Amino acid sequence: METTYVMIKPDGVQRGLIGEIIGRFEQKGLKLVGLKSIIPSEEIARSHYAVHSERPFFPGLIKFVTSGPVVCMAWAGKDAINVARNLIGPTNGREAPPGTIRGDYGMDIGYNMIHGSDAPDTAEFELGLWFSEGLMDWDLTISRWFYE
Ligand code: IDP
Ligand code: MG
Repeated sequence: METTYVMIKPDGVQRGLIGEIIGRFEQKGLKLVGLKSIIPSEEIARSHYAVHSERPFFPGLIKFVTSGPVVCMAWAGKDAINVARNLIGPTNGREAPPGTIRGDYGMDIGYNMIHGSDAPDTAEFELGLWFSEGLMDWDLTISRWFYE
């Protein structure tokens, strides 16, 4: 079992897509082990996107992600990191296949509505960063109908 960090960005919140996006993760069979909405500080945004700090789009990205509420989530399941990335789709919504969140709702790379950790080490870092209070340990009773 793996846990991944997923975040609906301010454009997803502004566009009223919170319920739609959370529903896709629920219906897939992932277990919600962390959920909250905050307006990110510049400090946490810079830390989250530190790998991109030298890229030309970095200042705009920080301004965007701190512009309003985001929805922070932790989802657990078998191969949760890849499962979540597949639900989300490629970075640019115009190239993302239909059926993925970005493919169904996105038209631009800078407004792609959602973040998902890309590897076990980034997931661990991002979960610690956004959920320093810890995650929920609980039994999703319906899980037995998702896994053989
Ligand atoms: P990912 O979210 O699919 O993992 P990354 O390449 O890690 O994509 O980029 C992180 C985020 O930075 C993207 O989701 C997007 O919000 C933003 N971003 C990436 N490239 C660009 C760009 O060329 N212009 C504007 N924003 C970008
Ligand atoms: Mg990335």
